[in-house]
Amino acid sequence: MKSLYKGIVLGTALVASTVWGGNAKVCFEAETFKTIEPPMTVKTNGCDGASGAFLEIAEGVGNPPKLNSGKAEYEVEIPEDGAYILWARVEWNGECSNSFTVMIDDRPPILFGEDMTFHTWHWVKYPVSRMAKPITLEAGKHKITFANREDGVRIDQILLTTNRRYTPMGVEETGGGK
Ligand SMILES: [Ca+2]
Ligand SMILES: [Ca+2]
Repeated sequence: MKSLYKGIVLGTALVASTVWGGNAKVCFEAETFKTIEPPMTVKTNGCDGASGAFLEIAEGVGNPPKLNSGKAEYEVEIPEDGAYILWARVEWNGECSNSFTVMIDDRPPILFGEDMTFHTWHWVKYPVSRMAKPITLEAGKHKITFANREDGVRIDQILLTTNRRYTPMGVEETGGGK
């Protein structure tokens, strides 16, 4: 009886990891937007440490509620149904320059960022906590928007993965799938 019980427990764990785990990953350059709205701009100069170009909302150009513009919109092909973590390779200029508002399809806006690593390229994720609900996406095309919340921000690459243990390092290879 004891071994049978163990078998059932193991079987349940495997099913659960198939549903919530997986290893789907898609990575793309921030400069491969579908549309862009100023004061979000493409920077092709001073790209030390960036993967090619990057996008910037320059410090001092303004942010909400004073200025409600500045965004980049992406059309992303999600490889398979799953619970995704959204990563972005960013550079923040300080405590009042360390976030974006992110919109996925027509869902409520996400506060992305607010970490305290400044003046260096680094990867930031949503959700931050492993206990928080990830972003559930079905396979196919999705609209993702990075919008102005604070000026003095830069974004280089964006990555979505169903692998909660995956942590991007440095410049990531673009493309991907299942
Ligand atoms: Ca700022
Ligand atoms: Ca880039």
